Amino acid sequence: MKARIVSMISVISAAFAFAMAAPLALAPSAAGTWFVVAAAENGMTQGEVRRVDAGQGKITIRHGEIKNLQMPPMTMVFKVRDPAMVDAVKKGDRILFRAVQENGDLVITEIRPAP
Ligand SMILES: [Cu+2]
Repeated sequence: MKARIVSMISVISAAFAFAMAAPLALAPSAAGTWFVVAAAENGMTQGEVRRVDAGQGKITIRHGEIKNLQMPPMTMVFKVRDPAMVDAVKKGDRILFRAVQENGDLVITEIRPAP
């Protein structure tokens, strides 16, 4: 039952993320540029999934600059806030994510596929 609720929440989140991204996907020839600008404004960081550890609720990401954490590009491990997030991505996926510092850990609060 709990798993069903979590998975419904993740479907709703994905639908919401898609709805948010949709107007940008409609942008004409410079769609890529538009998207990068919008991602930076939203505090989203680009990355590539290198490893998913579902048991530990951790994802290893090769990430670009994380502006809100003043962090340069690197490969590192993040915790996820919602356990359903580890099921939404797999190794090799290009993603956009948002991370915050929480009690000494870096925690992903939002993650979705890069277009
Ligand atoms: Cu890092």
